[in-house]
Amino acid sequence: MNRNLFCLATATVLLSAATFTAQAQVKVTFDHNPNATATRAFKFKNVPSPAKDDAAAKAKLLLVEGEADGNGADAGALTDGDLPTEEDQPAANFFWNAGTGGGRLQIDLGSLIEIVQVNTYSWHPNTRGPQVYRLWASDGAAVNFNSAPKAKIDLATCGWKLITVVDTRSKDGDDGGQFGVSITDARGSLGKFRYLLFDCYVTETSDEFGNTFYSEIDVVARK
Ligand SMILES: [Ca+2]
Ligand SMILES: [Ca+2]
Repeated sequence: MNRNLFCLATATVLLSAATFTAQAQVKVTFDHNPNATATRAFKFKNVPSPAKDDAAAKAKLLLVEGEADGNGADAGALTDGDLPTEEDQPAANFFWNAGTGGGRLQIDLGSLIEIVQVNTYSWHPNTRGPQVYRLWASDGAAVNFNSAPKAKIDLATCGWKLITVVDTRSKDGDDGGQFGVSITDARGSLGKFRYLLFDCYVTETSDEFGNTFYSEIDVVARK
């Protein structure tokens, strides 16, 4: 089994298991603008458009596991408020290296923030459009807190809380276009956290190019 297949198989098992532990009140909303209607405006039916002045704008980003694809932007593109202007624009997106199964990105907001929404955006003409990840969060307070847990470390054992699982792939595989994901909680707040960790997976393993073109990550704080 090659590494990609192993990662996907592992991801599938983990995603299934995670569904049962995610908090019931967390809601994942996502919209898909197909290639024919996607535009640089990133306008969605339900999900808000990306913001420039959200709580992630000044956050520190750390690639805990995995590496950026040199053909794409560095991780800073995820929080710069700038968006790709066309459907296949590597330099305006962050994506994990080709031939790898994804990676772990940690976001340090600098202080405890009450988070109302976490929104993620991507755009690609085919299989690198959809998003597959698990979102974890932490206040950093646990005695055994590990701010940069490598892939072999179970996040639940080192001070992290699973917020939810995101998988926007369609069953028919028609995944080209733009995706907007919004993670919220029925109680109005996801909780007070300083750190977020995105545990990202490839969308497919039929070739080496299954890592999503991520355009922006917004963290919306309670005002
Ligand atoms: Ca961006
Ligand atoms: Ca932003």
